[in-house]
Amino acid sequence: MTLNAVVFDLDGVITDTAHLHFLAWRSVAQEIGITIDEAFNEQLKGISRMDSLLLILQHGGKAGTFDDKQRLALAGKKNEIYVQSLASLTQASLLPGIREVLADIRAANVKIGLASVSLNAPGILQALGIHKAFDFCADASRISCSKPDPEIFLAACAGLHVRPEEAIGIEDAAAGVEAINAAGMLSVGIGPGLNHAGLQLHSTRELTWKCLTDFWTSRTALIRN
Ligand code: B16
Ligand code: MG
Repeated sequence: MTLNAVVFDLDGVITDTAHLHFLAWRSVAQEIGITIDEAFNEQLKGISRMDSLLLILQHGGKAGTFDDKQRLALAGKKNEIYVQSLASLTQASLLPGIREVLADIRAANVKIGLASVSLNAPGILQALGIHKAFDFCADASRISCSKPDPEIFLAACAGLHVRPEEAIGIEDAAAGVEAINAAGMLSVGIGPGLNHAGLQLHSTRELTWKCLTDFWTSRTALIRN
């Protein structure tokens, strides 16, 4: 089978906004007497804004303390802080190797998609100057289930007009790798602890077109044999 598309996660794969999400949540959580650390933040990667808030409230034993309106206000406050911090993003904020791999995938005539559950994704791609690199970006506002549900990856494949079996997905979060696998795509995990990924890489520096094609060839050969 031919590789027809590569679908990228955004936060933690294309740029390191995961830390900015953490700082914004930590500040909001502190205001309501909840302490979160970087280890807890791992659970929030790939999880939508409202689902992240629910996890934080549960973590602090305050799941039943706030009504819907108050929860929306807390999520809104987090987003304000986060969006302010995005002003620091420039074209230099792309993670190492990403610009090169996007160019090489394009040169090979393979489609490029984005599967981020962030409602801020379009603005982030603009700030990074790479919005034109994508053939299709799944619209997070139309997604009802965040990762590990495969919905966002399936939406990206549908928008690219490829079947999931013809595509590789790239993620830095355990929930994201589960989502790719559940979609029926081949998964590449960037970073530690992603044992369920078909291919595990230490960093985006290793994410080259050669590495993707070698992975594809080895996995599709296994399926044939
Ligand atoms: P927003 P991804 C996810 O992006 C982040 O990993 C997650 O931490 C965040 O809560 C979510 O986007 C929603 O982001 O509040 O900007 O809509 O990893 O799917 O690219
Ligand atoms: Mg991510």
